Amino acid sequence: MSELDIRPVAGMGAEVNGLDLDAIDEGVAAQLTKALGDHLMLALPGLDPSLRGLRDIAALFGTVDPVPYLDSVDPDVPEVISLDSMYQVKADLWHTDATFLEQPPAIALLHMVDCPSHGGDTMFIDGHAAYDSLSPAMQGFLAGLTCIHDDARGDKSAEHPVVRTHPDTGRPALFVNKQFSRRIPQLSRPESQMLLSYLFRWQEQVQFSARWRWSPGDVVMWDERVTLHIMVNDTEGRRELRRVSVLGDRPAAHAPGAIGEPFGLPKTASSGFYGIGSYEF
Ligand SMILES: O=C(O)CCC(=O)C(=O)O
Ligand SMILES: [Fe+2]
Repeated sequence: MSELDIRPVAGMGAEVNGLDLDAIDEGVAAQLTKALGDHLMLALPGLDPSLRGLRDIAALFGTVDPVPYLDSVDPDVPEVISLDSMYQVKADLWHTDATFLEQPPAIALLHMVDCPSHGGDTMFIDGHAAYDSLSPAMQGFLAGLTCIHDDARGDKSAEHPVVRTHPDTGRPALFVNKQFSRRIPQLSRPESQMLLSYLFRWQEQVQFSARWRWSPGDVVMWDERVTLHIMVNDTEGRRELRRVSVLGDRPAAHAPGAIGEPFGLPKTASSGFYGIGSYEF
């Protein structure tokens, strides 16, 4: 089995070349899983799988489980859904998918089938980087908090830790998003609103992001447990993707002190990531 050619696209995300669609087996899946752990988002340019091919790739990473409220492309392959700009609202708000579920997705894959000539990129945020760059005092404050997420229809809601750990790497990440996160029940309503809007603004900073400019046939997969994403809504042309996702676990809270040294002051005011002047905010 040949080694994949993996090149970072930004602080997060990597482009993976050298994949042979007919030779994606468990060995390749293990390499992709390792790369996904390292980069959180992987772009597989021009892979162009069939509907079944896309589903079968996803199935190498776990149980394929479509997120609610979207229609299948083909009843014979019900796991693959369509995201078509002709029929659906564009995903132009930073979000993590279906966090109103008790077990939100672990991994999602998108396949570009009808690509606009320009625009319509997808951007991603690294939730580990957003968390790691908070001060130890703020990290400590967030540690005991949960957030209630809902689907805005009154059908589904779930309570998750504000900081979750990645089940494989144990690394902490912020786990709130503008689309579905509503309230931090340990705080008063105004405190909850203030803190959530602060965390949304904090994590949406460009230095935590990567941007993928699509070409027809590209497949992009990302780790839903520790990232956010958005469609850049700057194109009028038709844009159609196929989508499949892999079921995740119940998010586990980060136990402070378990990873690195989240507590304690930096040696000097500017020595940490969170040093004064490091971030535009
Ligand atoms: O259309 C896009 O670029 C992103 C779509 C999206 O949010 C998703 O597939 O979960
Ligand atoms: Fe999404």
